[in-house]
Amino acid sequence: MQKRRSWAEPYKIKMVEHLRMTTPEDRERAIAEAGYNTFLLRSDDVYIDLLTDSGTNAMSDRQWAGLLLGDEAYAGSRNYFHLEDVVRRRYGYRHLIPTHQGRGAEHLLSQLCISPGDSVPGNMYFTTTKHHQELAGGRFVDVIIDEAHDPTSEHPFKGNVDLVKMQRLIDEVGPERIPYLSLETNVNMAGGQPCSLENIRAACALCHEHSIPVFLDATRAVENAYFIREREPGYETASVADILREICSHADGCTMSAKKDALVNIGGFLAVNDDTLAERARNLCVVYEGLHTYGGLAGRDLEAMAIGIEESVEYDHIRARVGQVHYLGRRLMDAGVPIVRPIGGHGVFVDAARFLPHLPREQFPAQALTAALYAESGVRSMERGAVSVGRDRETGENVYPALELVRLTLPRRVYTQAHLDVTAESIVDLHADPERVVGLEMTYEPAHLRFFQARFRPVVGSVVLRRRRQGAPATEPAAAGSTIP
Ligand code: PM9
Repeated sequence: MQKRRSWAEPYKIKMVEHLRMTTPEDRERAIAEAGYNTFLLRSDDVYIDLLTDSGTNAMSDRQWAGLLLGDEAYAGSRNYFHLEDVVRRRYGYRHLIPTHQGRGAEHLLSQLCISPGDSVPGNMYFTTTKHHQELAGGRFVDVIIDEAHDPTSEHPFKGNVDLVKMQRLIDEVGPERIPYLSLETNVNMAGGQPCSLENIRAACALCHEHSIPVFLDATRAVENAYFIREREPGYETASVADILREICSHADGCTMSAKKDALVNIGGFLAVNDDTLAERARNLCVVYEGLHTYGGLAGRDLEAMAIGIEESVEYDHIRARVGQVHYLGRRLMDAGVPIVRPIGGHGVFVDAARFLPHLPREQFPAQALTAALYAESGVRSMERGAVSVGRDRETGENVYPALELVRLTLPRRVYTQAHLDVTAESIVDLHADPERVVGLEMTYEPAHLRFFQARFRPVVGSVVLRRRRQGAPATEPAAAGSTIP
C-alpha cells in the first residue's frame, strides 16, 4: 500500500512580522476595554488574528514588485487597463468599474438596480450586501436551500439556490419587482459553502426565463471553483481558471471584494456585460468612489490586484489555501468540537450554540465565545450569529438565526501549520470546560451594521472567562518552536 505523504504550503517566507505574546491579565483588560467586541481590539494585543480573511492576505514578491509599477495618473492609468484585461480573461465580463472595496460595488449595483419595494433574492444574506439592498429600498429574501441553515448537514453544495423558493418568489411578487438575483459564490455566512455549477446554471436559466438578471458576489468564486473541481462529477480534471470562467459565464456580472480571493489588502470592482448599466455605473462611480479608471484606489493597488487575480487561480495556491482551513477544521472535529460541516473554504465556523449550551441565545453565545477565546489565548475570531444578523426591520426585535457561529478565518499565505495547532489547542481547552464562559448583554448598539462597533458586558461578574477550576491543567500558548506537550 502506498504511504500518504505530507504536503506543505507552496511558498516560503521572505519577510516576517513579529507577534506579541500577552498575559491572561493583559488580555482580560484588553477585551474589557474593547467592550467584549473583537473588532474593537488593537491588533497589537492579538497573537493569532483569525478575525477575517479580508484584506489580511500576504502579497507575493510579484505583487510587491507590481506596486512599483503603479501609474498614479489621475485618469487612464496603465494599471487600470492591465486589470481590465485580467478581469475580462479570468471573470469574462466586458466592463470593469473598480471600487475601493466590495461594499463600494454593492452600493453602486444596489443604487442602480433596486427601486423601493423591490424584493432581492439571495442565497443567504451577507451583512454589507443586504444593508446596501435595504438602503436602496429593497427587501432581502433568502432563497438558499434549507441544508445551509443546518450546521450538521453534510450537503456538498450548501450554497445552492432553492429553485422552488425562487420560483415561489417570482409567482408572489412578479418578475418586474425582482431587480436581480444576488448569487453569492462560496457562501460566507453559511460557513464558506459552495454552489454547484449545475445549480448555478439552473438558477440563472430560471431567472433569465423571466428576464431577471443575475449578479454574482464573486468575492470567493475561486474557492467555489476549487470545490466544484473536488466535488462535482465531470470537473475532476478541469482547471480552476476554466471553472471560474464557466461560473461567471452564466451570470450578467458580479460584485467583488478583491480583499479575499484576489490576494490584496484593499480593492474591489463591479464587472458587467450590459453597456447601458456599465455607463450608469461609471457615472455613479465618479460621485462616490473616484474617477471610473481608479475607483478610490491607487494605480499600484490596481496592479497588485491584477497580479493577485492571476495567482489566485493557480491550482497549488488554492489547494493549499483551502487545505489549511481543512487542517484546522479536522483538528477541531477530531477533538469533538462542534463545527459547521462540511468544512468550508475560508474559515472554520464553530457552532457556538452547541459549544455553550448553558448560555441562552439572548446572551449572545457566539459573541461571548469570541471574547472568551481571545481572553484564553490571544486568538481573535469573529461573531457570525445574532449580533451580525441584527434586528427585524418591522418588529425591531433581535433575530436569532439558526446559525450562531464563531468564525476562525484564515488569512491567505499568512500563518503556518504551527499557528493552526496553537489555535486548535486553545479551542479544545475551552471546549473541555465551556461553563467558564460567561454570557454577554449589549450596552451600546450602533445604527448600522452593529457587529462592527457594538459594546457588551458580562451578564454576571466582571470577566467573560472564569478561572479554571482547581486541579484543571492550565496551558498557556507555547513559545514558537517549542513542542507542545
Ligand atoms: N467580508 C468578512 O470578514 C469583511 C467585512 S464584513 C465582516 O467576511 C462578501 C461575501 C464578503 C464581504 C466582506 C463583502 C464586502 C461582500 N461580500 O469588505 O467591503 O465576505 O471589501 O466586501 C468580510 P468589503
